[in-house]
Amino acid sequence: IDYADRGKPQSTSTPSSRPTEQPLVAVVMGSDSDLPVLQPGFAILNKFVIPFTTRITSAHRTPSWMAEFASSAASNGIKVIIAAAGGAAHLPGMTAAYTSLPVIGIPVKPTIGDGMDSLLSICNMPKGVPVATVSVNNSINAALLAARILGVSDMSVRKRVEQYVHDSEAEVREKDRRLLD
Ligand code: RP5
Repeated sequence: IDYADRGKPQSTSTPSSRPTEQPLVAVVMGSDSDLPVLQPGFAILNKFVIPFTTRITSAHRTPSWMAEFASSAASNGIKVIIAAAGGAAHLPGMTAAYTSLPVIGIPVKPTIGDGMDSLLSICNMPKGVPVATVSVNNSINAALLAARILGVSDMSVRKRVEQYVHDSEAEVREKDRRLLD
C-alpha cells in the first residue's frame, strides 16, 4: 500500500481490473483486517470491468487523512465510495459527511458479536447524511450496488449488470431443474 500520496486515491496490491485507468469506485476500509471480507466484492468489480482503487483509512486512527481522502474523492474522479468497517463502524458515515458522492457501507463482523453493532453504526445515520448499507460482510451486494449506480450513466456497465441478473436467474432455474432430476 502506497502511503506516499495521501491526497489521491491509490491502488494497492489488491488486483484491480484495469489499474492504469481512472478509478470510478473507491473501496475504503478501516483496517487491513477487513480485507478478507472485501475480496468477493473486488471480484465483482473486476468481473464488471469497473476500475477501482482501495485505501485503508480509519475514522479513528487516521481521522484527518480520512477527511482529506473523502473530501477530495469527487474531484479525483471517483463516482461511488464503498466503505467497510467493523465494531464502532464510523468510517462510512464520516466518509459520507465529507463527500456528496454516494457512499455504500459494508458492516464488517467484528471479533466480538455478530456484527449487529457494525450494521447499526452504519445504517442508523442522522437525516441528511445517507449511507446505503448492505448486510453484514456483504461486499458482493455493495459492489453490485456500485455497478448499478454507475450503470445509470454508463451503458457498458448497465449491460454487464443485466447480464449478471440474467445469469443469476438461469443459475437458480438450473438448480431447480437438477432438483427434479
Ligand atoms: C474497524 O475496527 C475496522 O474497520 C475493523 O473492522 C475493526 C478492527 O480493526 P483492527 O483492530 O483489526 O485493525 O476500524
